Amino acid sequence: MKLSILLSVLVIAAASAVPRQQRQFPDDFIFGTATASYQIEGAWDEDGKGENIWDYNTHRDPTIIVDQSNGDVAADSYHNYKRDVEMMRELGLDCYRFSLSWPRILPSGFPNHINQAGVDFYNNYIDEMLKYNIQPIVTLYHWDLPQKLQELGGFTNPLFEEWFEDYARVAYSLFGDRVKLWITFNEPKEICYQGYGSVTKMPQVNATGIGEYLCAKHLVMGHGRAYHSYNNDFKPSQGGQCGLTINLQWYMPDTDSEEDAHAVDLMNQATWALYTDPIYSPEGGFPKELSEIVAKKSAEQGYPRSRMLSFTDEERVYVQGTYDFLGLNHYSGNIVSATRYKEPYAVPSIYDDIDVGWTVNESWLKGQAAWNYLVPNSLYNCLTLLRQRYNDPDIYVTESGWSGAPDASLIDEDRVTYYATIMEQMLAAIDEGVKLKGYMAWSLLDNFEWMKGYTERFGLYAVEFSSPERTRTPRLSAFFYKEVLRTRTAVAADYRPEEFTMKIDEGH
Ligand code: GBH
Repeated sequence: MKLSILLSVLVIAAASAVPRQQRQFPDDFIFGTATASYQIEGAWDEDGKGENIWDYNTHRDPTIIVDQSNGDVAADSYHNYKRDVEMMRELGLDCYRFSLSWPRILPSGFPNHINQAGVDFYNNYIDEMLKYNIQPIVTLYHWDLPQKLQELGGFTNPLFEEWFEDYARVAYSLFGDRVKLWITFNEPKEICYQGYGSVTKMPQVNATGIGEYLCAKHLVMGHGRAYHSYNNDFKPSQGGQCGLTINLQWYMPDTDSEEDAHAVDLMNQATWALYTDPIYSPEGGFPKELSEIVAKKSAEQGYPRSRMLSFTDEERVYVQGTYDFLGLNHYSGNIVSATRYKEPYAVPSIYDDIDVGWTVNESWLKGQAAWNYLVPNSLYNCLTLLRQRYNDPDIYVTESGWSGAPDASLIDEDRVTYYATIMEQMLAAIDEGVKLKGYMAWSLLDNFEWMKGYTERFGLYAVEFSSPERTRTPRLSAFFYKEVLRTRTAVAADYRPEEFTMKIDEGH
């Protein structure tokens, strides 16, 4: 009798386990979290740091940020970095992705003067991680350009590529003995389109249809130079790798018409391939169709030459293949149409150039941010698409996460649902043969969410922004992620810890 009960329990347990992915992530797969300097550090003018474009603009006109806040103090990680590393240990992270503040190291933007206090801060931060075997992954540029360089045109100045190379060399020589994964830029489209082709990010240049194309070329060239510098002068002794991080929304066609498939292709060209084709595609150069469209429209609009720059043959060859891996940020997706969901786009602008519309499906699970949805299979689809388009590169998911409200419960079930789904999709992509090497959750902790200030929260740890200590408290998602890392499997979304106390496990 007893035996048969036991057996039937075992049978039920086995049966209910079947639909779930029980496979483990590969041994060399690394799990981490990601942050960015301006979003967490604070200490905006401490110890000789120079002003960046966010300092400058949020102080000049606080109303540009929804809640009129800024990153002056943010999560105060400049002073709390030891607590941050303690949280990494609590989670059991293999790696931690963070960005360097260019003007904290080079206050004027140029290497004539290196700010030793800024260098000390990053040295301490990195050493603290390494003490506990947490691998530092560094983004050189996550949106906080030195204001002095913006006054010279920033990414629209053709000399930008040299400024960036000079800065990258300083970073490699200071930290490259310990940092083995380098990301040049975080999300080119968000830098170029949002910063220079619209008003949705600093420096809000709003040169629609022009700024984003100028920026695209100089960013790509800057990346190429930073890569070659590393490859020629640092990699031989330091032995690390260098790549670029892009953000992909998963774009799916509205209908199965050819026109809508084409609209999706144009969205992909305009929002990420513009920046990655020159580096990752075997032919190099900007996407051909987009270049032709912009050249044609520019002529019709009375411009003597295309608003989109091109590469000389020498430049094209120079930047092609300048990568060791591809960084992918992925959050959400859209439905794209050749005819519907269009808004009156500015003329000229990149969206007027491609002339497509997009929307969302309101049945998708929705986060706090207006753009943030859980779209079925979106990460899996992005990974397999990139694998195809770029000949199977090593890929790291360098960000992915879920937005919640500031007053939301610490039992953040939707965020856990999101992460649980993402884990399953990554295992499926690995099964499919994608060379996926790691995953970094955005974010370790709540931080300054750009134009949305502190009104949207992405942290595994909640931060109390009203407390002087910026107290950090783990959410359910932190316990969930810890369990993923402990078991190295796709843990089910209904996981609950035995008790909600965070401890550092042995060996971390
Ligand atoms: C990431 O970008 C950033 O790298 C990170 O710094 C940020 O904190 C995180 O997202 C969360 O937002 O409707 O015009 O406002 C993710 C890609 C692209 C998503 C721009 C939000 C906003 C478009 N982002 N998008 S808009």
